[in-house]
Amino acid sequence: MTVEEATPQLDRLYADIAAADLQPLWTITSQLLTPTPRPKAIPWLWRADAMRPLAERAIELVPVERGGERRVLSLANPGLQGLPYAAGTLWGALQCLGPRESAPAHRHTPGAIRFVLEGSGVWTTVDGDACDMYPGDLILTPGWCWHDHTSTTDGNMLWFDGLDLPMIQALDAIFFEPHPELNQPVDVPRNKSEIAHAARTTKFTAGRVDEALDQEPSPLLVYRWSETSAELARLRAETGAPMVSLEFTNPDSGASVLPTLACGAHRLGVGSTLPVRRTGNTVYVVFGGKGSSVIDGKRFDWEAGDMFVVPSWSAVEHHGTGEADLFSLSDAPVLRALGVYREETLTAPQNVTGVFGTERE
Ligand code: GTQ
Ligand code: FE2
Repeated sequence: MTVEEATPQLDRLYADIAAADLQPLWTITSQLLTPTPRPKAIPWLWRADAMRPLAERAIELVPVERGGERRVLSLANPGLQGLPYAAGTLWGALQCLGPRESAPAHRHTPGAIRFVLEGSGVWTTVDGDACDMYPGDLILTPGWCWHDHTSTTDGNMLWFDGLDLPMIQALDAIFFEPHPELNQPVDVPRNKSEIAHAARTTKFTAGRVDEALDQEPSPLLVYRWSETSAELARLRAETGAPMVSLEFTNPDSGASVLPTLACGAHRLGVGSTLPVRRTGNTVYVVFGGKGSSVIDGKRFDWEAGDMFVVPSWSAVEHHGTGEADLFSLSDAPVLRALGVYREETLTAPQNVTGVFGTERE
């Protein structure tokens, strides 16, 4: 449509359209129907060195109580104008529990995953199943399952929380309920889902799950680091690629672990991956080692405990100088279910035009 010449009649038309709570699409088309995704979230990194002391101070000063429910520092992407979200669709956070604390039992429609960074002697109870938590373990808390976290040790416990909260919020489908008791009863034996599925050989998919979809969450709630690490080592020996990846898999259906969330593990050696861009957002958590990732031309140097976000359709490539392990969380199952998943591998490394953290953003 051509731009009309401003006339008093046209001015009046636009004013009357606005007064009628209408908007003329022809003036906003290019903001709405962009050639490619324009996420508000920007590539960003949160350093363990910055987060850990704040978590320790919060453990000293802030009790975990009903109402507040959790001692959690949420990743707030600076592109999201104050929203407590890592990206438009993903909640990412550092949760901390002090010695012998417990975080009250509740349930909510958003689904959650935990990836353990530090500590031991803590478990998350999921609908009665006490799931012990050790570094590197992935623990699932599917939507609407009762869950509480309990520590029995003298040390602090730190883990990464990932939730689909922004998606469920966007769908106006948030429900929340506190459990009638502070902590829910724990079944015997503990780690029931882990025991029930101990012999399963379908806990991982090499690369990523790209076909199976499932409205049900995985019945297996715990993926132990020893098994994840062994599978990464096996893939590494098999392929010899600079980075090997697996996706944690619902052992019954072969789908992603939750209907809304996919979790992955990646082992980087010496070498580089080609840049890839995908629709959907991804949060990476560095479990061990050091390396760097170039996201839309900016280099992000990272080490253990750091967390970083790759927004939808941003190109990302990873560079390793030794062995490093990454955990990833993405909304890929939702994009696949809705038929809007796209992925593209670029043919050449990106030009690096800046280094994250060297200038004030
Ligand atoms: O541990 O139940 O990071 O309900 C955000 C909301 C953690 C939890 C979060 C939650 C939890
Ligand atoms: Fe929760």
